[in-house]
Amino acid sequence: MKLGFMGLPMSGKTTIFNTLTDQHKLTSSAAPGKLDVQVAVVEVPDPQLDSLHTLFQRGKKVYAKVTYADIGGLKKGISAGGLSGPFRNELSQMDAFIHVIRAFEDPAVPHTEETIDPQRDHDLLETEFILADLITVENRVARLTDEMSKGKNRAENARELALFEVLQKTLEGEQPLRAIDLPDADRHAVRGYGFLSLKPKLILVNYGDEITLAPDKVVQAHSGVPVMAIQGKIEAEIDQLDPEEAALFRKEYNISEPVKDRIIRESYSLLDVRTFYTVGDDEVRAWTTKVGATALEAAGTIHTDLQRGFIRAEIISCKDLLELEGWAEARQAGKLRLEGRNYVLQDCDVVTIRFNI
Ligand SMILES: Nc1nc2c(ncn2[C@@H]2O[C@H](COP(=O)(O)OP(=O)(O)OP(=O)(O)O)[C@@H](O)[C@H]2O)c(=O)[nH]1
Ligand SMILES: [Mg+2]
Repeated sequence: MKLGFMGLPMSGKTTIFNTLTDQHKLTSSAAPGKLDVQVAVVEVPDPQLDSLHTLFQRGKKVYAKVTYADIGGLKKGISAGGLSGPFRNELSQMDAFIHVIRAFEDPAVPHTEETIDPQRDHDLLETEFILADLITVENRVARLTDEMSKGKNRAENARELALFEVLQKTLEGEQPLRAIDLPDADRHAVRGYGFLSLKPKLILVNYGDEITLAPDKVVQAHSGVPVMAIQGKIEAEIDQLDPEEAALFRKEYNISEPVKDRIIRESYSLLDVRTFYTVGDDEVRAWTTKVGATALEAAGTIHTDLQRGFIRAEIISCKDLLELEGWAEARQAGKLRLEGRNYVLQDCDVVTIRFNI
């Protein structure tokens, strides 16, 4: 799971990235137009995993992980003629984007577009991504049309052309590809293109001292794109304090929880994933899987052998397991269930795979 922070220069990307990843990268180091990427792997804070580990006292505690990239260098006009190779490569590798949009006023921090206008800044990069995708789509349409005129792979090309024409029409109407309700098969068919405007996106509106207007009033995004308020600099400063002091300041600024927890939770919902747990002899571990994943798929996440030799999954909700304080107690209370390969995992399931190879 890899999410990319992007946004115009001086919007606060690195400030927020540092807070999230406990890093100390230099802020405002990127030159507009020049790709500058920092990557960090973040352990997902997980009180349930902590409690399971405390209960079983077994070996290592392994948190789920999410990778974040701070992608600097995007600016107006960057995708004219197609995004340059390095930018496109980097951006297309992301599973989702976190678009940081500046709403804070600060004469000491210059803005490439001179004025503070979050909606304009949103539209500006959204348009760049739409344009970059449009160029890719147009090239493919031209290629397919050409091949068809030569009579190559007619049926197959006609099917792909029909799909790409839908994409083209959407992009020409200045809509991102994520606005289309693409069937899974089509989604799969275009996966290799790494379309930027198809990737899920979270918008962070970066405020200064005060959240003057609700973030979804400041930036009107396309439907389905969550818009969240953040006070990048203040939250970064609060995160440097010791926990008690930090809690006090958060209260004062009406910040309900640490920025890290908030962004990671939103990342999970953006990517439509959830957590399950395993309790082994040498480790207690959190795993990430797609919402809707089956017991068989969960087995495959742990190890291909478990999937290959899958017999049954022993399942218990971590809440029940923690409340009953042990396997024997859980079994006695009838909370431990045997499920088959098609069982759909629920949030917080503790999973033991029975297998035979
Ligand atoms: N006043 C104010 N300044 C902020 C806020 N967030 C970030 N800054 C400042 O704005 C400047 C740019 O912040 P960065 O986090 O480096 O922004 P960036 O988007 O990474 O910028 P580039 O890497 O140049 O694209 C820094 O001096 C920050 O301290 C904020 O909420 N309020
Ligand atoms: Mg930066």
